[in-house]
Amino acid sequence: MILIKRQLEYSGLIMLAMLLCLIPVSGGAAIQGISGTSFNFTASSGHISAADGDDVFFWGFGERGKLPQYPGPTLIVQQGDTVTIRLNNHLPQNTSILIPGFKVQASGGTPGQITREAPAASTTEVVYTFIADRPGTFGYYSGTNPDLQVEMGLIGAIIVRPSGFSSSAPTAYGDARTAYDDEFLFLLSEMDPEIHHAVEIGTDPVPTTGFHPVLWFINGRNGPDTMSANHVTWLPNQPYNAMPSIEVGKRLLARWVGGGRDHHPFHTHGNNYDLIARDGYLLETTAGASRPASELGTVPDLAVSDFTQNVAPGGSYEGIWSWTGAELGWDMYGHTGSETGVCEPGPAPPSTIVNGFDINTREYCLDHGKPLPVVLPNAQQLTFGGFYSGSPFLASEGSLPPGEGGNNPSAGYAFMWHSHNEKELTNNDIFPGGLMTIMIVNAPDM
Ligand SMILES: [Cu+2]
Repeated sequence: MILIKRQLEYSGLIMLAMLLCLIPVSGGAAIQGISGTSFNFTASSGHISAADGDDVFFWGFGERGKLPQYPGPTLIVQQGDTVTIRLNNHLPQNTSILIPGFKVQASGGTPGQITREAPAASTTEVVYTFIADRPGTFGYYSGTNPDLQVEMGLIGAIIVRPSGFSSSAPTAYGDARTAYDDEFLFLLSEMDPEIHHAVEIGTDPVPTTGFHPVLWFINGRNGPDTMSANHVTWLPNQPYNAMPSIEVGKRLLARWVGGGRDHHPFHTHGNNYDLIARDGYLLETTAGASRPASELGTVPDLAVSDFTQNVAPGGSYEGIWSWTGAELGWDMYGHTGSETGVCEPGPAPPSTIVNGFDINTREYCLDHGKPLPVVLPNAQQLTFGGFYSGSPFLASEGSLPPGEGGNNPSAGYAFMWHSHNEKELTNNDIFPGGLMTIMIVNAPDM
């Protein structure tokens, strides 16, 4: 009953979060970004909306001619591509881009301490070129006054697809053990608004050693804004949401990137994940070193099962997560066992039951027909969350009082995914919020 126990552990937190998160769920785990090999960026300033109501001045990368973003555009490229980023800069300081993990050639612009820079308030370009010679998840960051400029928002992510990538049968590393059904990016960061306000009023130099973040972000948004749709009009500089969903039993590839100055422990409720890679390197023994490939199973042989991923500044991590309902001890579809065609192997092969699951419903057949082990209180004794469908059963909706529910129209199971550092579940001391979102597990074919 580990799953149940974990769900109960934060039930109060989840209930509060659900009460406050009255935002329709827009489904689908997909990574927003721009694909190609040649990108034109401008660094400029704007304001982001924090979920405590603050309006925070920031510096961001954006596609030229468009608004600066927090985080900058996610670049999606193919292994082997020669990638070019041309950067100019409307900010009052020089700026630049570092892409840890690749050999980057810089030309144009002006020399800087770490790399060549785009001069302040100028149309002069600096050009960064690299060969995306290995697949994985990577960050990019300002390489100029990074204590200030990373804090101000000059960060982003790069995803490199493996050679031979097929969107119909995707893998993270071109290796069957890294196959996935859906993927999602979690770029984690934090801000100290005092620094941003100092920059906005022209303080020079801006002190950064007193760094005291009070805002925490996934993909540039605080909870509960993490759950609003991509590209909502009221968050024009924060286009990416963080609202993952997946069908029961399918494999979600989580891509985590440390985008700020602090570590963030990211906790997946519902199930452990298998950490399969760090910093673009699979967690595997050298080919042939210890085991034949046939023994390596569904994840690389050094993969680690865990429930909280420490995401370090500048680091990246990939994990495979899924949720099946196996061994709950009750039938998650509320079946009584008398249904025809469910968890029945049929008269002739091929069986529709594989590894204990009905392949059509993903129902765990050893629990088929088992009742929910508790008696639900009646509606007058319940407090409802925005994600409750009115029923404890997957893909089943029950009646709710007027105005309740509505954020989970497919009646999936909702799991809070969040920082395990509790202060990071606030927006400037207001709970709940911060580094927090909800993962929805849906029945098949939703
Ligand atoms: Cu929790």
